[in-house]
Amino acid sequence: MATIPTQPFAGQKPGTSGLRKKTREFMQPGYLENFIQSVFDAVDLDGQTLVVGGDGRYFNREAIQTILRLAAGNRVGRVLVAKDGILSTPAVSCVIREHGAAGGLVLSASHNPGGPDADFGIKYNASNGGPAPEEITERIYRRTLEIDEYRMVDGYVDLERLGSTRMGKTDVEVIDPLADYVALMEKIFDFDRLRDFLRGDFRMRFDGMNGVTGPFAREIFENLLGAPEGSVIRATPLEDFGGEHPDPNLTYAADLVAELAGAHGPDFGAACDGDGDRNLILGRGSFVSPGDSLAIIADMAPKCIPAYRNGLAGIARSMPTSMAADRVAASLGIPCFETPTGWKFFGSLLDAGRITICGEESFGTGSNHVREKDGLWAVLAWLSILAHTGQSVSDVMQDHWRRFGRSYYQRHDYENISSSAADAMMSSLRGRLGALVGMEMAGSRIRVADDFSYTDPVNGSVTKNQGTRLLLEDGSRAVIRLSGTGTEGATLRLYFEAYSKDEIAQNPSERICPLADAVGALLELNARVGRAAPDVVT
Ligand code: G16
Repeated sequence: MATIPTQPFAGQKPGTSGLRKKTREFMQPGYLENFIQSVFDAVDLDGQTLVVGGDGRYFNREAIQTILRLAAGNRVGRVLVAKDGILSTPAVSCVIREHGAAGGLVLSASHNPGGPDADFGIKYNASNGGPAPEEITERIYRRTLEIDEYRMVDGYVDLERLGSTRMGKTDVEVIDPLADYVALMEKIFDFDRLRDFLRGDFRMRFDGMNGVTGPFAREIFENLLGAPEGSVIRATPLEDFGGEHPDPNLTYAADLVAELAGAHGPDFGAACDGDGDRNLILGRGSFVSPGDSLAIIADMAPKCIPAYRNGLAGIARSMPTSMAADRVAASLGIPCFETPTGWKFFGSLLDAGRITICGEESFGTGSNHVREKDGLWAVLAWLSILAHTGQSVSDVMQDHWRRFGRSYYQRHDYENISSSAADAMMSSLRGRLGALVGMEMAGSRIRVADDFSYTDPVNGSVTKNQGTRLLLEDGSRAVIRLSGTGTEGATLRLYFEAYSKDEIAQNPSERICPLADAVGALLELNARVGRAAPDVVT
């Protein structure tokens, strides 16, 4: 074993979902080693089991070899590492839970592009299978500021061959990435029912976006459920995601959206992001916004998915996510929790059995089966709904809106803007919050203007400054916050929601436009960040 002296790198502070940086920053000598050693210093994994897997992006394999050497140097008892180093984020969560591991390392920058000039990321997940809570990420960060050495054992593991080898005193097991996850899906959903459905006239297209879900989707949809070959496209994980942005939304999954727009397209379209935790759901000519998807799945799951037949304990959504799920929770007589952005905040509610299903506007939906959002789970949930109702995606949405009313929703992203301009804009807004109450906005008045703060109902931890909320008297909302996952400059996210009980057929853009314009003017957006229009609208 070698002990290697090192010096701290600045800025190794985990954000919304782990440490995300430019790949070249991660590739600097000692950078990855420092961060991983800090994890081992902050969390005692001596003699314990650790799961390691990534989304297959550029630098994934080298990083895993370094992590294995560090794990051996820190006397981790056993490492379960996926074959080829490729494991989706929800599958990492599943493997941690199935094997009683103490934790896991997820190598991914999620939906961000991959390659030497693109993005890389690492996240530590705890023994519940979920992203480490802030108390742990803070401890890791503090350690990165004072680290002066890391410990390694020399060695190399062939990731292409299943089986066990030893590195120092550590057992390294290369595992089949699909087995545990696919078995879990078979337990949750009625595969016989889905097989009948997919072998009929119904046509689906799943876009793996050259990310990690391709092999999982081929196995589940084509091999096990009998969807025709070719139903799954872009199914081979590529180091640079084919030079594309593996983010399943209307902008970056434009080809799939176009295919579904045609009168002769498939009945159903879906896509997942690079690491398989996000999902996009499309019908022929229709798009299911993530807030509606959460609400519809929560409403329908007890009726058509075996694992939820006994009902739901509760629902949770992140604060900027539309309030459609709140209305479903009210109708079911169960609680609905509003958390800060970040899947990690659902963990304690799931562990305590307070919620069964949760979701976010950022195309994340999931349940208590793992502690990550789960793209393929969401696709299987929608297929179960369609098989049960016999309706089209569009009809399912119309029925839902007729019963509950409709939350018109849009998110506008301004990417890679100047950090100092973004910070100045946010602090100017914060300074004016008190004066905004009562102000006229988009035909209504501001009722509440505040900064969202959250007290975890299970463990009492308090998280402040999680986004500025403008709540209007007519039930509309605008939320303004800076992203915690970007790697270049700042990304400003503006979230807009307007509710209608009876008018369910308006154009979302037209409905949202007055509110978006008013917020843009309030923020002095154009003058401060020099952008007339958002880069991405979802
Ligand atoms: C991550 C988190 C999500 C969060 C999203 C956006 O998703 O896991 O909980 O909603 O980032 O965060 P932000 O608005 O701060 O950029 P992923 O899929 O990138 O891991």
